[in-house]
Amino acid sequence: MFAPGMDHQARAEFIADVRAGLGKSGQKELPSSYLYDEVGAALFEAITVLPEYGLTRADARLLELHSAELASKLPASLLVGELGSGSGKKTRWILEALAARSALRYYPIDISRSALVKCRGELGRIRGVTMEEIEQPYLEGLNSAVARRTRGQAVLILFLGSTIGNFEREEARKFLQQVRARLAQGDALLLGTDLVKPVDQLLAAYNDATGVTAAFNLNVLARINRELGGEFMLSDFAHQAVYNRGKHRIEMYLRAKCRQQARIREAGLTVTLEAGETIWTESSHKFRVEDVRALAQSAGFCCEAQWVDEEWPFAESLLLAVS
Ligand code: AVI
Repeated sequence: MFAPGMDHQARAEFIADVRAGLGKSGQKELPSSYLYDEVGAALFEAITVLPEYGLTRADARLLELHSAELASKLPASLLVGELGSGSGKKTRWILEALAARSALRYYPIDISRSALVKCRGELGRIRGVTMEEIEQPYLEGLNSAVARRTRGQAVLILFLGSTIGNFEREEARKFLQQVRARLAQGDALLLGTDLVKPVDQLLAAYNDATGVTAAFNLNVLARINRELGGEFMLSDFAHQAVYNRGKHRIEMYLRAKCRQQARIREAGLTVTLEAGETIWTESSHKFRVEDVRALAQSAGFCCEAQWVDEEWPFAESLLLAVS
């Protein structure tokens, strides 16, 4: 069955990634982007309100407190693009603060049509803000947004929620370089990053008592069953989230509780897992504030301002494109 909104190319990529990741003889893996089908996106929304998971609340708190100051640091004539469709409070704080100075155009960029529809519902009626959805991958969408810049206008790109933390460190640097390459000097990027914090706090956030994160993780196998004719028995897998101290990141796995085989019809693959063998499904990197500044610098940005939440260490960094 086709996932709603998944075109032929996206489906072919899904099959190729499943084959490559689950066909490996060493550590099996699935790219974390496949956690977010419609069910996964709804489960992630639920994660953001869990008492153990303070990340999203910290992000929103910082933007509520500092959006006016952020606006004061940016030119009045501004085009705003967001990587990922902004939802709810956090993007609203920024758009309202910016539009209080002068009207602006806002371009949420997302490959998920349903996420964009939701975004319109939440942010489509802010006074002084004209919104136009861009249904494309991040970098293509960024090209489309920047192409709409009018003479003398600056660009502000939002990349919130520590999504950058789900990239491998080197991939994150390359991605920010690619963003920088699409911007002009003086354009800005607002980057949200989750910070290093006590390990117990992190482990609780990714092993919540209600089991929502476990369901979010397991859903990737359910998705393979639904969309690719997979035969995984979900009850034979356990969610596992561990902290890698050397790499400052949470790693999420699905651990096989027993030896098993699962056929995935559409991928022409039979996956064999030994008892205790794992599938790596996500990394969530944590940063120190100085790491963010160094990362920014290596990608062609300078850090103009940084705001940190003390309750749940999280940073919002305003980065300016430099030559
Ligand atoms: C979207 N991203 C920043 C989340 C994170 O914390 O890495 C995804 C997530 N995975 C498990 N819980 C939340």
